Amino acid sequence: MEKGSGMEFLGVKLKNPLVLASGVLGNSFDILRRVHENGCGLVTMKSIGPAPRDGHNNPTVIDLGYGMINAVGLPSPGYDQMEEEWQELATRDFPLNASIYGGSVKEFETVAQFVSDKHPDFIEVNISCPNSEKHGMMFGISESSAHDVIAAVKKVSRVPVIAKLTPQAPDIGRIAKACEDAGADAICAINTLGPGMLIDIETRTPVLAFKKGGLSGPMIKPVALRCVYDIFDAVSIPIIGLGGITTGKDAVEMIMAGASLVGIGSAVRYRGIDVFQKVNEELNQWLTSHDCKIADIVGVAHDIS
Ligand code: RRO
Repeated sequence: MEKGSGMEFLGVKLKNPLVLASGVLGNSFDILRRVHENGCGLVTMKSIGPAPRDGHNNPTVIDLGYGMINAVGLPSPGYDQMEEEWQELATRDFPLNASIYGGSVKEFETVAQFVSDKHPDFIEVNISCPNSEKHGMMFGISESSAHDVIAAVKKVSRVPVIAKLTPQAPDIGRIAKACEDAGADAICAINTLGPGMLIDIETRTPVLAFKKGGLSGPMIKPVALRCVYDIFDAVSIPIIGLGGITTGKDAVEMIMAGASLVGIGSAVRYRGIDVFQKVNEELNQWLTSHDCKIADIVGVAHDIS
């Protein structure tokens, strides 16, 4: 991973190590292309599910200033109802990470097989959404479920498979290891933290229509760093580290914890769509002033003797 000259991740060429987190900007081709034009190395889609789903009622996203809470509720047209999007995405000139979810191992497999045939560069398996009883997080808090989902997706995917993990797991390192044992090519951590909750004291009711939701933004960075640090100790596959990354210095911290790529989500709201350019410049300035490359600092926070 050379400063300024692009890099490779699992055999795919990326212009830099910054990744758009899933769900932040939806699945419109024009928006995903603009994210790439604004400096994003790898663009991740909003998770695609097995059947059409509206998501939760509004309000679904609240900005707290120091972070955000969301219960969007996995809205998806269904994997086989997106022909227009897939046709446009087939013309892209940027790397694409297609995120998927399911409500059973078989559903994950079905969605993965279909999506893999659309030739994304990676499939990210969302076993970590906190906003549904039946989808996502329940698969990411058990080693055997995480293993079974990843093994099923690996069986049908023609592209590298990335497991997206939840900080809610009692031992995230063990979940990551189960995913690696099942054939995952990389780990992505973390999904939103929680669920958490807000209460409107005048109406005396929860603020989110779904009542509870996942936390993101600067306030969760310490949890994300700890999770990536634990995962780095547990596996030898590469890690996409995300959770509260807002500046180049945050990205350096995440890389030192063990990440090879760094995801950005809520910071798109705080710093604009060109946050990728800004963070990349700040990261490169830091590397230059410390006379090193990214590869020199991946996981160095583990080197204390
Ligand atoms: O749609 C959502 O509510 C959602 C998803 Br799929 C996810 O993975 N993480 C999150 O915070 N929200």
